[in-house]
Amino acid sequence: MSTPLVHLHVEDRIATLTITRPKALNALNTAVINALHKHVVDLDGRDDVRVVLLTGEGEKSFVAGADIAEFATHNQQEGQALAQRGQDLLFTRIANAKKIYIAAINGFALGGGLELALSCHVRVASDNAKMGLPETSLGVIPGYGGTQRLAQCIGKGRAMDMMLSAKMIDAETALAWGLVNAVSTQDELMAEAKSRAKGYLRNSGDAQAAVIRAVNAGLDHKGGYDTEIVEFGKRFTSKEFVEGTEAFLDKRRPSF
Ligand code: DAK
Repeated sequence: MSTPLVHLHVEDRIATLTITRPKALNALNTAVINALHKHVVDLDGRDDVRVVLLTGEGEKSFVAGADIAEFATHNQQEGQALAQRGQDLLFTRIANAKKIYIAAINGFALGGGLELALSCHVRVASDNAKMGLPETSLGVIPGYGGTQRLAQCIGKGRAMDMMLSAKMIDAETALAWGLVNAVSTQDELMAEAKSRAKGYLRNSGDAQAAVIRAVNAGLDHKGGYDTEIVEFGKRFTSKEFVEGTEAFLDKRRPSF
């Protein structure tokens, strides 16, 4: 089953979910988040699927972030509610899914896009991929678990530098830092992801689900995610946030 914004293909117990908004570099708007949520819930209930590959359409972008045009208009309560809703509906749900999720990062993975990849259990990237959490350049902060999961994945020092500088890193650096598990050419990316998925199929799905639960139980102390949600909501009262998002939409540098 497919929606127009997310395509689903299932073969040999491996599902592929492809976000299909390439003209907006697969930016996550509410409709895409809702469509992904529905697929994640459906896939969790399917006995014929063990591994899910998550990717974006096109050769340029996995997901270039949350849709800036959409989130620029929220107030504090709406921003906080949306961060909570997004974490509950999609990001935390993928992290705690019954299936193994592999992000196949085929280009830009920025902001909410990198947060989506970080929610997955494993990441592979094409050699043209660029990754970053550039939220502070817009006057906002990551709101979909990024402050927690990036630090858990690559360590506090590197994660702090990425978020404070808002800079992107390339695929080679991401591999060296453990942000991705493998890098391949763009042409071979899905084959690399499938080969990993097939390797996982050799082992016990019940045991793998238990590993995911145990790892998450240790890492999710909740306080960090809740703090992120509150702080994210507060950004919507900030003039710098208005300036940051308006500047992006006006295609100019923000003045902070
Ligand atoms: N949102 C909306 N549209 C986007 C977009 C985005 N994140 N990223 C790209 N696009 C659109 C561009 O506006 C452009 O549209 P048109 O002008 O053609 O209509 C089209 O995609 C192609 O982009 P560019 O022309 O900019 O392509 P370039 O190759 O020149 O540049 C780029 C590629 C990825 C470097 C650039 O597009 C870029 O800087 N994109 C924005 C990256 C970014 O800052 N992403 C957002 C990070 S902040 C929330 C929770 C979490 C968050 C937000 C809200 N709530 C709970 C409410 C998270 C926030 C973020 O993700």
